[in-house]
Amino acid sequence: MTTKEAPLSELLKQSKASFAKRTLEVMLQTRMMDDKMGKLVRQNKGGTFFLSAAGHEMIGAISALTLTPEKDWGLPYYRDRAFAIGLGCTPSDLFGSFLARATKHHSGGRMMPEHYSHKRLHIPCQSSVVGSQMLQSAGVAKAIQLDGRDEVVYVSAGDGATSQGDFHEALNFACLHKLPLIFVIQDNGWAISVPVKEQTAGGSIDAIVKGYAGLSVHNIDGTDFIQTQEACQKATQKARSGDGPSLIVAKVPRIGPHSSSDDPKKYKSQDHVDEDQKRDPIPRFENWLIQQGIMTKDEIDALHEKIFQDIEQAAVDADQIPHPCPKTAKAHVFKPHKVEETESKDDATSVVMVDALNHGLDEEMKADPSIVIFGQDVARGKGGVFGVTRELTSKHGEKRCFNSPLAESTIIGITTGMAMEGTFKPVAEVQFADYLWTGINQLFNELSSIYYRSNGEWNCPAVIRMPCGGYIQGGPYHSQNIEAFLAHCPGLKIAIPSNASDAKRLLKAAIRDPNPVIFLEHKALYRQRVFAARPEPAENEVLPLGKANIVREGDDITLVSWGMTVCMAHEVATQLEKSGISVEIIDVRTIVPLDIETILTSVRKTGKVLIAHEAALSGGFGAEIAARIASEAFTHLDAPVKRLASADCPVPYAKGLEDEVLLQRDNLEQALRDLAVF
Ligand SMILES: Cc1ncc(C[n+]2csc(CCOP(=O)(O)OP(=O)(O)O)c2C)c(N)n1
Repeated sequence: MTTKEAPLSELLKQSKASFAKRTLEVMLQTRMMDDKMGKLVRQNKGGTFFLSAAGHEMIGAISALTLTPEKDWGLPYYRDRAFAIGLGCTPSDLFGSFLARATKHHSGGRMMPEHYSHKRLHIPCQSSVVGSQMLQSAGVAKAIQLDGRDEVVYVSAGDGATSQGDFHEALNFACLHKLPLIFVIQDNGWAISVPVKEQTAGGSIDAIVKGYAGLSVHNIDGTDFIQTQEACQKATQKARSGDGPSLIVAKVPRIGPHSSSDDPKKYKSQDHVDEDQKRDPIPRFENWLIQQGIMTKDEIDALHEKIFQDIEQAAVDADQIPHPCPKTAKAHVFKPHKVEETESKDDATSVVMVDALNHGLDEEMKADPSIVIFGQDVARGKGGVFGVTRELTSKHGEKRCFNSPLAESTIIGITTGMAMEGTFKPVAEVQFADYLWTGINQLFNELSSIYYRSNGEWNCPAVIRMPCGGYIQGGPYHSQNIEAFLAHCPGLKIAIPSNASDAKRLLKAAIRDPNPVIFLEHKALYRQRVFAARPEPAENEVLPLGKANIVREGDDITLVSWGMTVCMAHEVATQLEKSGISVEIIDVRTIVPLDIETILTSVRKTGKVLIAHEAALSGGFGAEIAARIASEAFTHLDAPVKRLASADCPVPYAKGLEDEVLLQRDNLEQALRDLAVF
């Protein structure tokens, strides 16, 4: 009987048998790579570090083989090599990453081994931070759902990672949005040396996730073929048919050490080691295949021999991959992008900054259907606590302007996943810059460096807007200026406009930029009329990031500033003009990129410079500018480079206290007068 004529039950049997054989192949490839890498490390023949996947092979292999490669998505953690291989990553590429070579996929030598990334295979660039892939996977899934596609997203992590808040935030978001997402926890009972009883309340992960509505939980033995296959199939079917997320908790042994630099004898008893060894999924699965008549012992032996040879060859092939060229070490921090400045007209109606931003968002959303806005309270009539996004939901629909949970890590993690997926352009809002800190890992460790870490394979076009700054009695938690912290994180662009016209035009440039841009909006300028309200730029007007503005020309002193301080400086400089002191004010407008040339040109002309900012003095961004001026315009200086800033103190609530801490107009005037007579 030919295959075509076989009855359905026979066909099903055959397809199950071929699925089982393929599972064994992937498991053996994964294990033999472990063995080979261990040998190479011991023999000092290249490669210094690897993370063993021994014991985890079955759950990873079956998860991958249940998905459709190049359609579905996977965010596998470092011990999930079986998933990466099962989805299509080649052993030679993975050996290449182990040898820190210029592998095409993975990271070109930028990341340690086992941090998977492969654009064609839909494996977004992974990091070392345990658990942070969870929210990103929800971002990818949200994009797929918004686009109406039937793709499925897989994300894996170890049991220790379930202690991270991001795991719970991701479960909450996935259930809230009924996302096509499969969470797989490969529970080997240990997080390096910490056993699960010291990690997880009640010692059981499925117990701590009870209560997430709509989440299907499969608690399985991840070394049992039938249990594992059934759970993966059910979870995939559920996700594909739009019925929401599942969590598979797969109990597996960790047969080897945590990593090649770990010695389990320091914390695992011999009994534990023996117990883990006994639970090895490979011999168990091979016995089962023989019992079921799917493979014979000889066929399995032949497969071992073939894969052994393949893996040896893959290691040889990987050794031919060149080392990354040191000259490329600093490439791909930012994706190149050019914007032409458009002409501005001054005859338009005046607009305050909050309205200019609202109009800018509205116009961009009309022009580009890929823009999606989310954040706390941003939806519908409220439109954020300052009203920047008001009515964008009614104009563009619930799908394009929606509220997020009150969780900043969620906001930035979802932004990251969605941006990497590539269909949508997230423009997220963090309610106050002061609350960015609860999401900072997703920004500093993830969003900012994905383009670099993936060697340019993945990029994250995203804007994160946040109100910042003081002078409105916001107290310590609604007054912070955080630009200096942000500027210290490579890979982020940072805009901080001082008026409505710049704000609208810079926001448009930020939205069109292929890199992550942090957009800082000073609360005291939102409705400020005297200085910050400006003729409204037309729909097509854009201001490139990285172009400082000479707010007023002067001959005696250069004053460099940004945000609210520009407004104060303008007032003071206008006063000082009457006393014969001519101040040139430079508004940097963007902290990164910084237009240092405009600053230097002005300093070379005036010979004196004051850098003034609202953030605390020590470690402020003014120090960076001062150092650049000192090293690049020293011979033009007629006075020391001066800085003026707020006190190194949290910003207090009571007006009298706040005034004492924050930079004031009087301080500016005095500093400029002192410089004038120096
Ligand atoms: C946020 C964070 N903290 C600490 C580490 C260091 N670290 C790397 S792996 C690991 C243990 C993870 O255990 P688990 O999630 O159970 O996965 P397993 O390694 O057992 O597969 C730790 C603590 C890290 N990578 N990320």
